[in-house]
Amino acid sequence: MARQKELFAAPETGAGLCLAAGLTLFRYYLDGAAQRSLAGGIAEAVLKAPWYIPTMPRSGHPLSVKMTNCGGLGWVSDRDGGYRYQAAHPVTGEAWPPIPQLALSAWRALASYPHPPEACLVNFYDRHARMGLHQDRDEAELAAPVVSISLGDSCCFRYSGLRRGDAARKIELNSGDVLVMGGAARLTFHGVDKIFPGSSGLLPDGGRINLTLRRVTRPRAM
Ligand SMILES: O=C(O)CCC(=O)C(=O)O
Repeated sequence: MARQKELFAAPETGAGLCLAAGLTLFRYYLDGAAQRSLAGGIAEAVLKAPWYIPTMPRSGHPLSVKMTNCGGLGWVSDRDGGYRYQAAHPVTGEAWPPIPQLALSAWRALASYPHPPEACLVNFYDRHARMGLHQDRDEAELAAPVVSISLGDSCCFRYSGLRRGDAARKIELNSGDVLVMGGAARLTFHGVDKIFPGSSGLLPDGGRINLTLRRVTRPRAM
């Protein structure tokens, strides 16, 4: 398979693949049944909070992914308001649906963080969509990791370091994989270079769904 050649082979640690300090990949964390169940949960969520196309701050250029969210807060972006979290869908004005239980279970098992996530950004990639190199830094609480779940078609995921110009590596993310970006890797630059169409039969119309679970606010001291 030609597509494998460009991808970095990470060392196995027994508790996931350690891609870098704080950056851990759990291959096939969700088995086929769990993937189908979670994909069904997202399809239901989309009935309440439909996909929409966010736009870039200032330029107003549309992103190539469609997005929605689950949870008390959702990540949104548009020309005038920029990147932010808000409690309501930007098009319908309705509250976001709850985060699916399977995603919450993955957070509890893998995040090593005592408080629940507040946001679950859901990205949909068709065969042409991609996501440029960026950091997830719109959250006040950086002590919590980002937990990222892949469903559907595989993708080429690119990550570098804490500076945009750091050397990048590429790895393939497949349906059921979960990636945890925390600690020293919480602000790692990352993005999606390309989708491999037809690599999974999970989603009826193909494509890739990515869920990123995030803690947004700092928990109040007890
Ligand atoms: O789709 C992915 O695997 C990454 C998504 C991402 O980087 C983001 O939502 O910030």
